[in-house]
Amino acid sequence: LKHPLNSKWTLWYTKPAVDKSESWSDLLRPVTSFETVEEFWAIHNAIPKPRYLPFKSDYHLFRNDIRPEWEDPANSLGGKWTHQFWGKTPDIDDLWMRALLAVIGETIDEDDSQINGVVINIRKSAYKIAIWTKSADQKEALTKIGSKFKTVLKLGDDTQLEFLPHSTASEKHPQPSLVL
Ligand code: M7G
Repeated sequence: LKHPLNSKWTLWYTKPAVDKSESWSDLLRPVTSFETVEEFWAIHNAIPKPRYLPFKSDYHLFRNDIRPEWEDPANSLGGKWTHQFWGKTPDIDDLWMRALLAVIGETIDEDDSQINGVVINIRKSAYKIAIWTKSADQKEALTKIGSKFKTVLKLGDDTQLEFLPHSTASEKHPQPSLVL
C-alpha cells in the first residue's frame, strides 16, 4: 500500500561552481521525483543530509513541474519566507526534514494554494531555509504561513523570519516586505 501525496514533488540539486564560467543554470539539476510518502522516505534516507553537503550547494524541493527559479511563471509574482541559521546549527538535518515534511504534508498552508517549494542553501557562514510562495502580496495568508513555518523551524519569538518578494532578488540589499 502506498500513501499518495497531494502533488508530485521534484528534488533539485545545485552543485557548487568550480569556476566562474559555470552559470546558475549549468549547476541546477533535477535529481528525482516522487508522489507517495513511501517514495519520499526512500529518497530522503538515500541522499546526503545537509550537514554532509559542500558549501555553495542547495537542495530545492518543488511541486509538479515548477522550476526552483524566480523566472518560473509559478514563482515570478511570489516570494520566500527565509531564515538564516548562523554558524554550526547541529540540528540542521532535523530542521530541514521538518521543513520537507511540513511542505509535502501540506500542514503549513490551510488552503494549500500558496506553497511552491522549499529550499536549503549551504553556505560557509550559514544555512538558509526558505519556503517559496506563489504570491507576494497576500499579506494575511502569507503571515499565517510564516508563523507556522516559524514553528516548523523551531524559531523562538526573539528570532526573525523574513519575507522577500522575488521581484527584489536582483537588488544588492533587498528589504523584506514582511517580518515575523
Ligand atoms: P542564492 O543561492 O539565492 O543566495 O543566489 P546566496 O547569495 O546566498 O548564494 C546566489 C546566486 O544564484 C544569485 O545571485 C543568482 O546569480 C543565482 N540564482 C539563485 N536563484 C534562486 C536564481 C534564480 O531563481 N534564477 C536565476 N536566474 N538565478 C538564480
